[in-house]
Amino acid sequence: MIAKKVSIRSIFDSRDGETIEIEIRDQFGQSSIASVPSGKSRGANEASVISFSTAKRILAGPFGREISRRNFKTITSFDKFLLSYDPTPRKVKIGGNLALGLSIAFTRGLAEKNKQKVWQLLKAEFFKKDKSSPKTPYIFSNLINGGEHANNNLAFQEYMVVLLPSANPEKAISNLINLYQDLGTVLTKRIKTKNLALGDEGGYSLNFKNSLEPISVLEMMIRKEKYRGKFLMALDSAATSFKTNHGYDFDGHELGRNQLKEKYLEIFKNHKLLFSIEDPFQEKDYAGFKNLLASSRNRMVVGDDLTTTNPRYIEKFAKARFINSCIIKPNQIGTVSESCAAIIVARKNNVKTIISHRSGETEDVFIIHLAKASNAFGLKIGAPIKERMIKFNELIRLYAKK
Ligand code: 2PG
Ligand code: MG
Repeated sequence: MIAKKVSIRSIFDSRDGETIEIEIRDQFGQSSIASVPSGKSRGANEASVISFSTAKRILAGPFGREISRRNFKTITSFDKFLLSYDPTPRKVKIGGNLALGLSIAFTRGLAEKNKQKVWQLLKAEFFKKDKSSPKTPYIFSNLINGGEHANNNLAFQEYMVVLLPSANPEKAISNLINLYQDLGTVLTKRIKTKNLALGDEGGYSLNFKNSLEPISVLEMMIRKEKYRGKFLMALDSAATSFKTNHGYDFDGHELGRNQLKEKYLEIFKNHKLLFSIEDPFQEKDYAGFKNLLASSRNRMVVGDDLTTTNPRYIEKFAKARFINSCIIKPNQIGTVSESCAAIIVARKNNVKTIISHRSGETEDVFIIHLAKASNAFGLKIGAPIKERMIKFNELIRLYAKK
């Protein structure tokens, strides 16, 4: 396929225009579009993000002209060209957002040309060897927002419920929507005004007694008769955001690494339904990860800022026994083929993968296809509301039993 004409648009211009949409027209005039989200709590090793105006300038120059001259037969060969143009580890020349927009738009165009769904093309090119039987993922949905994603007093960034894999995803998601609305009613009673604020991912944002209370509130909800047995819980601490020079600022107390670890073990002990914690320590606090994983049996210690969807880091930190699961966010690494390589490396090292959205999301549904193609353990989407609903609906379409 030849990416004959490439155009770029700026969408949801809230974060300095870095949320972009790319359109590729191939040699026959067929159009394919991709948009790239942006994250607020970023790992230091993530692919760099460039502004809309810089991306536009790059596409108008030699790089853009060269792309439109070449015929690429696979996603890998297209991505290799991008990487040859920008071999820097963080894609500082062309930006992870521009690279990923091109890579996904190319993938869509090629799938269209082959008369395949995107997930079928991904499966054929990257996951052919995976013979495990297809399963629906655990769905991580962030119902109470804190940390950098909300204007409240919560240290942890995400308080999630986790929908158990279901043969009927439509029914499961409608349960989730009911739970989200019921929770809204419960929380509205706690505040003086009628309008409950929402955080960046559509979860509720309000002050609580402390950063542990939302866990008890979610637990109380999912133990109700109508929800019982359908949900678990998960946390994303995003601990970089409350790291201080000497420890962690947790609800006004400075906690050392071991004290924070003890806090997590206490949470695990008190909440049997909470089965995973993402980024429990700052991304350079290696001892924190290692100690927590060593003492958390049957729970998931998930890397995100730590691993940044980079095959090299996933392998290194899996072998060092820092994590037993990791987040996969394509825009952390910047191309489709590298995202798939990260998943393959994770699997080789017995690390479960959770394919994830970003806080600044668009309406693009690529991650749902990536989850399906790679038979992912989990899929992390925000609350079932607004632009995120498009992903839930695609999930229903892709996973419903025919
Ligand atoms: C995270 C993500 C998504 P952000 O930390 O896992 O929930 O947030 O996109 O802001 O990095
Ligand atoms: Mg995270």
